[in-house]
Amino acid sequence: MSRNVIPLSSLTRIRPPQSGGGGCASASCGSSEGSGDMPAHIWDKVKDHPCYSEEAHHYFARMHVAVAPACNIQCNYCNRKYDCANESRPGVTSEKLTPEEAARKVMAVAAKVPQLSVLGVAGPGDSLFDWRKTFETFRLVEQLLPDIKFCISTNGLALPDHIERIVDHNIDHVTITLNTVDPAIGAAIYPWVYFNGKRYTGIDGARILHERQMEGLEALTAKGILVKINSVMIPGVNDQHLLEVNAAIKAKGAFLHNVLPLISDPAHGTAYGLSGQRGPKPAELKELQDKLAGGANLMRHCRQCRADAVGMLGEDLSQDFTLDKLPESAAYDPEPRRLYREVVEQERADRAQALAAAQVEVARALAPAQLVAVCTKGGGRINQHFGHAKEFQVFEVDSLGVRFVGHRKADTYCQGGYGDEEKLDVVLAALEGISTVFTAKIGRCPKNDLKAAGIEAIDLYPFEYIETAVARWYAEAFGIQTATA
Ligand code: CLF
Ligand code: SF4
Repeated sequence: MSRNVIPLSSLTRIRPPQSGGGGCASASCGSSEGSGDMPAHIWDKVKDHPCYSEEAHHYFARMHVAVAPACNIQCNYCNRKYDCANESRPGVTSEKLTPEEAARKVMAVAAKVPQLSVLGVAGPGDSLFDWRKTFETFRLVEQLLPDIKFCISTNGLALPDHIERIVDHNIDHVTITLNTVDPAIGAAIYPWVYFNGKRYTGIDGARILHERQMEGLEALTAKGILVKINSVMIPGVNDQHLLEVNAAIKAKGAFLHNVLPLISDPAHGTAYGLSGQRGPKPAELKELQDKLAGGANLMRHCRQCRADAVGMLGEDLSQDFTLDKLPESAAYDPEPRRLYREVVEQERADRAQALAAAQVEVARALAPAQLVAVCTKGGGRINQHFGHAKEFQVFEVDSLGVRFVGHRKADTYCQGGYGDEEKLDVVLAALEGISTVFTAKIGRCPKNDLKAAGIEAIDLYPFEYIETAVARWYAEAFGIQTATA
């Protein structure tokens, strides 16, 4: 088994807080999306979906099967011919699968990854243009693994034609990529749209797409299906317009709004990459997300997955499950997945108490908000060495609480026992605007390098819950007397 595959024994890393890490548990915490933040029937649908619940993404994994290669529109940010096994971005896949191969892959992953809870079809084309392969995949898998949730991602053009099929397959989660509600803006994003056997360009194509997206959104919410809207933030094209998009989708009942930064690189061969259209900086994305607060609920933990992504968000195991590595038939034992869910329920209760304590800690502070970065492998804990972090989770802390605000991709500083100075530059760029890094452990050299860049590294809270540790640090750093100090 590859070192990346998560064995059940890794659950021992999900440990209760160390002594002194908790504190008062008397206050309720509304900062995390937990069972107390939504109606029970909705919580039941999202509690093990890593994309629909920020809380669930600490515990559960998704996998995509790339069964839908064709697409009925062209987006200026897409080129599905480009593939790089190391790259994570929508539309990228190492291989395309038949529904039968996809079902075999799902069982192989379920046998090795107890965190697996969701099967998604997210391309590499459009899941509902290639709808026969998408629904045949779900038909095969629902017979083999009845407890897995199904999810699809679509551009929405074909969506109104498939509402009944979506209902029939118990697909409770649908994502529509919707970048604009104004066809004039749409004309700058979509060069063409193929609808009812005809290719439409410019504003005509964009208008058809927009009308079909809104029709599909309305039809799904009427059926009680949770709809997430993905919007690609394209500076100078639709960035400020996304406020209007957020209001429009909220009015139509969307469950979540996920604003993704445009990924644009000439090497990808996309129209935007070749024309020099830039993506937003992390600070610009955060500024927009802050402006959107109070509208449709925001997703901030998206990792812009590949079409064949496997594993926890942010830890992609897709290369461990390519077709040549799959057994003809995987020996699947449901017990590890059942046991894992039991552990997660205990962990959730424990973490809810810890978050309540964190809220009490920070309420005593009167200092300015701080942006901090955390090295974590999941479980909501500080449990990764600085040198091993490929990304950082970013939190904002002030007297109102500790809030997850997103993640920053970096690169592993530690290269087999020594630190790589070139990688350090990448890491420092990823940490722009961050005051403090929390890690399970950090060496003296990188600690000093960070200090020279004005960033404090703290390894005093290994394996503690992120919010608890950040709250204690914040309260103590700003001279506040705390209950647990
Ligand atoms: Fe996949 Fe998308 Fe379903 Fe999640 S991903 S189809 S909703 S199971 Fe998730 Fe990946 Fe972001 Fe998508 S992190 S790109 S939002
Ligand atoms: Fe690419 Fe998806 Fe756009 Fe189709 S809808 S062109 S697959 S990004």
